[in-house]
Amino acid sequence: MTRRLLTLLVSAFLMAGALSCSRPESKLPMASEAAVGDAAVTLTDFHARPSPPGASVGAIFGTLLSGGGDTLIAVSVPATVAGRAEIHRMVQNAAGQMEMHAVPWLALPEDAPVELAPGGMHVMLFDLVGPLVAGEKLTLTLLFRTGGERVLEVPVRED
Ligand SMILES: [Cu+2]
Repeated sequence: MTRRLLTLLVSAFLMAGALSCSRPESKLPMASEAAVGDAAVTLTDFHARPSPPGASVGAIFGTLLSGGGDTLIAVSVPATVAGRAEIHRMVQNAAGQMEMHAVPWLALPEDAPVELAPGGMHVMLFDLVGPLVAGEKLTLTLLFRTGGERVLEVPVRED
């Protein structure tokens, strides 16, 4: 199993992603995040860290907030970016080292922000096709049990 320490910083960049909803009965999200209904998960601060030369993995961070509670059930990026994406959490092993573990889903409690941040939860990219370069963007697709599919343009940035 791949182990990697991720010592990365949280950025304050606000990412207003494309809003979409696959369920016809759901409220259509509004452009303003303040007006987004319970059915939509608010996604802020999503960004990827630049990857060192030769690195085969990368990480994406950000904050998710569901007004009515939801579950993140899948993450993906285009095959032109990476071979696969997984939801990861960090846990301390018996030796006191931090290990990453893939989780099949991520619960979003009602009105409680869930932060994907260095040292904690993150979206992990494996088999990078090329390095993640600061200033570039990648497309991240998030699939929610209630809110449906959301597609974000995620900037690559140092912090
Ligand atoms: Cu990871």
